[in-house]
Amino acid sequence: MNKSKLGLPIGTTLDRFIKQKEDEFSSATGELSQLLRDIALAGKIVNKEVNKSGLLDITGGFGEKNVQGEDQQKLDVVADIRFTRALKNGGMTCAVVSEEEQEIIHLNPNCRYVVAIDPLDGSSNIDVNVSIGTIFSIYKRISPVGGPVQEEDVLQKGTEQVAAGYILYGSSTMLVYTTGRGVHGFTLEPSIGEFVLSHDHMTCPTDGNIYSINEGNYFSFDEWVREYIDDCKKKGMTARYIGSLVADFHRNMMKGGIYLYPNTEKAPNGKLRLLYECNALAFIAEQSGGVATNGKERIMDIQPTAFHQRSPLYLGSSKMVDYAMTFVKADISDVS
Ligand code: FBP
Repeated sequence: MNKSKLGLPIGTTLDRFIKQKEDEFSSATGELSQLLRDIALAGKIVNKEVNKSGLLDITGGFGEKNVQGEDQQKLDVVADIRFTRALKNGGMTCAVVSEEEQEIIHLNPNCRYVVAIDPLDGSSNIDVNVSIGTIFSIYKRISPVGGPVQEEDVLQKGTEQVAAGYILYGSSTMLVYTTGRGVHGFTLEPSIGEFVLSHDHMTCPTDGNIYSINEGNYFSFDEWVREYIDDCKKKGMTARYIGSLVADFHRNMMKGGIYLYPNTEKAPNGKLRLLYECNALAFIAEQSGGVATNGKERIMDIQPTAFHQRSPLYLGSSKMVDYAMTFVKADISDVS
């Protein structure tokens, strides 16, 4: 038996990859590395609960509304508890802003990092076994370490993110993140409980054939959006909409496509939250060669003014988003 055929390597684990990247920075303290590991750990636990949710009493409504006025699902609350606890116990996070909590959650005051998180994205798909996700953004605080975390520490532009990513609980579970040096994807190897590098330096095709939008809102979209959708149809493009932002974004980043969540009559500022949905995916999109805008400006240039503020979101393949934005311009010139 040829020994070289035995014990073949399984690949680079997330822990090892983070360590390798950390070693590239002489000034690295290991704090961000530990924080990323904390998120990965909570992600594995949530993955276990999502996978078994049909067997456990964690499906259905929690019976309370979150700060957005949305009915909280039990798994929303479970995921919020898991990530907050892991970040607390990991000891590298001074505060968290979560979709499920009204105010800042103060954790370890002697730390430098702040996390904005959507613990479980795609709530409408939780109980029906359709892909859902977790989305996170990481910032360095502005206020002095040791003191109480201030609003300004959280209300930072997306350009100030030091890292961002998502976990996709799909047919396989993936963790995808960036620290501003490319986008890297890791697939969970359940039998050893490790995220293993499966997609290094992910790039988003500049063009594609997929458009993702909830057309059920067609008649409450601005005229330019309706014209763009009609144009997609005239071109025979493929409509794909899962209703879980992470899953729709991930597919389009892999295959080429555009995701649109415009403002509507019901949601005049859009539905998605700037701090813990739009900014994180905008950072990933741009790091993979894509584009993210609110129709007027680059998502990551928007100065946040509130923890749970919403924004229209158009992101994905650069040529497709740029083309869609030509409809905005046409619409504005019609008005003026
Ligand atoms: P949450 O589930 O975290 O609230 O996220 C919002 C979201 O579910 C996105 O994942 C998804 O893209 C969008 O809302 C679906 O909205 P709609 O049902 O209006 O199309």
